[in-house]
Order: sequence, then C-alpha cells, then structure tokens
Amino acid sequence: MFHLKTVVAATLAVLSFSAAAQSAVTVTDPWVRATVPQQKATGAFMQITAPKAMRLVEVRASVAGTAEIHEMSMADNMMRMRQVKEIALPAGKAVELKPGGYHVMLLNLKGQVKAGDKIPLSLVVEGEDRHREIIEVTAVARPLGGAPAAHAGH
Ligand SMILES: [Cu+2]
Repeated sequence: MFHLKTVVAATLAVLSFSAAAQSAVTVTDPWVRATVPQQKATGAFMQITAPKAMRLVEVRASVAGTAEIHEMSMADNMMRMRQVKEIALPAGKAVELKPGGYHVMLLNLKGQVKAGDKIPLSLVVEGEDRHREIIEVTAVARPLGGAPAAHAGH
C-alpha cells in the first residue's frame, strides 16, 4: 500500500505556498442586463481575478431583494440554472461570469434597471485562511437584446 495521503498533503502544501503573493482582487468589466418594467430578476456579469486562491461566497446588491450566485449549464439539451454556494477563484486566473455560465442573479428587483444605470454590487470573497474581504464594484446596465430565454422564467 502506497502512502498516497502523504503525497497529496505535500502537493497541497506546495500549492498554497506558491499562492502566498499578496495583492488585490480585481474585477473587470462588471455589467448588469437591463430589464423591462415589472421584470423581477436579471443577471450580473464580470471577470474576477484573485491574487491567491479564494472563493466568491456572497454578493449583495441594494437594487435587489436577494442576490444569488448561479451557474447555467447545458443538461439534456436544455439550459439549466442552479444556485451554487460559491465560485472558486484560482490564484491569478480570471474567472468569467457571463451569460450561459456563472452569473450573479439579482432577484426581487426594487425597480426597473435601465440601460446606462450604475448598479453598486458588493462581492464577498473568502481566502483559504477564512479571512473575508468585501469588494465594491459598480456594474453598468447594458440594453436587453439577445437575453437567453432560460433567464426569463426565473
Ligand atoms: Cu440565474
């Protein structure tokens, strides 16, 4: 019997050591899909790059009653959307939240989101040391057009 556990533990130690370099989490190109009147939900998208291994664990948005982290994927030829607890942010690698993939779902919108509106979002990220950090971003609302149909029924 090989001592597989020991090998795995050693590999993990090396990985976390190389991820020690510290700088800020960067969020690029945050945007929200504009809504029509009475629409109660929409998606927010962005690219997030963390300097070390982190997780996006929560999103807060004052324009919405609730903000959830969602993943959209193809299953049985249908686009399915499900809530996920978190999104892993590997060290130095941009993670894209985009239509058809991960996104932030803004639910129970308090009003219409019009193209050009600036939507403040607070991203809560957590490092492997359990230390949490809040990143404030301003997402710009983009006109509807080409919205995936699967989002409408949300
Ligand atoms: Cu969603």
